[in-house]
Amino acid sequence: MKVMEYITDGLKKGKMHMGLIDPDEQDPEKAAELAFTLEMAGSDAIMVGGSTGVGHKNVDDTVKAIKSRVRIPVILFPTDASSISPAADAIYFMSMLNSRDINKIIGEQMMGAPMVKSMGIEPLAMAYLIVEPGMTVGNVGEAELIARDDSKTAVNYALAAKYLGMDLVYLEAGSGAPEHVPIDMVKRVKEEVELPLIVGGGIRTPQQARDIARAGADIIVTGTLIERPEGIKNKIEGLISAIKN
Ligand code: 1GP
Repeated sequence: MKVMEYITDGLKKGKMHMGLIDPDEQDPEKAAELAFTLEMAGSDAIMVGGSTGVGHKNVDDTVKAIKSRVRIPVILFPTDASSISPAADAIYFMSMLNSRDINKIIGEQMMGAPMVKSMGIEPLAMAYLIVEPGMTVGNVGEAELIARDDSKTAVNYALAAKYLGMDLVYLEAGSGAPEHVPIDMVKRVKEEVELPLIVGGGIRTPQQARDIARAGADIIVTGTLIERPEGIKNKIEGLISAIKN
């Protein structure tokens, strides 16, 4: 089954969770262990990527190790055209629509497209929208951050993404953000644009995850939460069950 079909089918049954693993944070074996824990806790897919310094070998070794441990799809969440691995099931073929850097909007995509084609990885067309505070990805991506009280701009970008034919919209507050994307923004974007909505950045507690899911997010992404190994299984289980029940 194609990954987009898996997502569409999954969303008919309820909300989904994806765990983000940064290949730079641990060795491939440890990454595979984390992915396995996520799968056991009820996560629906593993995303592999980070904002800085993720080289091809690191990504490839990590994806291969994860693939050998889990059955849920492994989706690349690339920094740039160098972080592509043929071992992944799909790639978020994403454009940071609110970047000032043309490379983040279409340049890296132009360079990566032939690799995606020759490797036969499924591309998932996604609008990547960075909301304040934006954190590292906002800086590295030279994002013109969407202000926290400016839901209208988020809606307009999401609508533009739909008219451009994209399949997914991702509202990103930035990994490790002290505050997640505002609830009102999630609500407004979902009300106005019917594309599957992914929300990530700064989501730590079951209550936060539940509020964001109830506001309209279809897929909740957590990364930082799993970087601290203590009690991770319980934490993730609690968060996932808050999203899904
Ligand atoms: C980052 O949205 C993701 O791209 C996850 O953010 O690390 O804060 O969970 P956290």
